[in-house]
Amino acid sequence: MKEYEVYSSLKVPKNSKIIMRLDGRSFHTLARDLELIKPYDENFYKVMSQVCRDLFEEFSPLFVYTFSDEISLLFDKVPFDGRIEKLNSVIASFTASSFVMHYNREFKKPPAFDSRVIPISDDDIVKYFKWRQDESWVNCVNSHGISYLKSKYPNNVANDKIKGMNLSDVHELLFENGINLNNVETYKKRGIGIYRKNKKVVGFNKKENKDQVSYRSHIFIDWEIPIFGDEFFKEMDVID
Ligand SMILES: Nc1nc2c(ncn2[C@@H]2O[C@H](COP(=O)(O)OP(=O)(O)O)[C@@H](O)[C@H]2O)c(=O)[nH]1
Ligand SMILES: [Mg+2]
Repeated sequence: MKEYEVYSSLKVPKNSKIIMRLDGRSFHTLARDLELIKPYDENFYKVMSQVCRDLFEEFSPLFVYTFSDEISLLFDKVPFDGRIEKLNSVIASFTASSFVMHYNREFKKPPAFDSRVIPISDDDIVKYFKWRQDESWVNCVNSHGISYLKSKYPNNVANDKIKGMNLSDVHELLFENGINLNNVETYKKRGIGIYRKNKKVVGFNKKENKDQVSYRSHIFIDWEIPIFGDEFFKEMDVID
């Protein structure tokens, strides 16, 4: 009967780095059910960052990036020998379980995440994360815009108004009404990064009778990430 399992041998290309992107399923409804704060619910973001830490500890990616209900993981050592079915099913279910464990709430429906595997060349890693971070900024402008409009107009009018506006129109409208997005927290504009960081540890070397400096890496949740560029990824040793 094993021969019926035709997809089980499907693997990512050998020696390729991969990105996996997970996205919350129908989180628009979940946000309504849980009465998440609009436009940004800090507790939701804290939970998502804890989920990213769990993923980091379990699967050892090089870098994890999250905003809204999505998570991107970059792998150089691909788990499960690169088997696509294993990657998508285990990592998506692990993510959903972690999300429920960290959310100390009753859900109306079991939360789920979809998942996709994206083989990526070294040259395109920074490009990929810039693309997602740009999306995070678009999300920031639009979600503040719709929240503002809904505070002034009925929902359907607000929805119609925002549809006819481009990003700079929304930015301008907010600015004119005293909402300066430059002043909102960094994570709302740029998302959150999770990666290993070296920590300086000073210990005492008894033999040589002097202090000794060593470095120990720990998982760091960065709520103040820069606008992505080559430098940030070089510093993390993701690219040369
Ligand atoms: N209120 C609130 N909702 C959020 C927040 N972050 C994400 N969401 C919701 O999650 C959705 C994510 O977008 P998308 O994946 O396209 O929608 P989905 O198909 O319903 O999961 C957004 O449309 C919001 O409704 C937040 O901080 N506050
Ligand atoms: Mg979603």
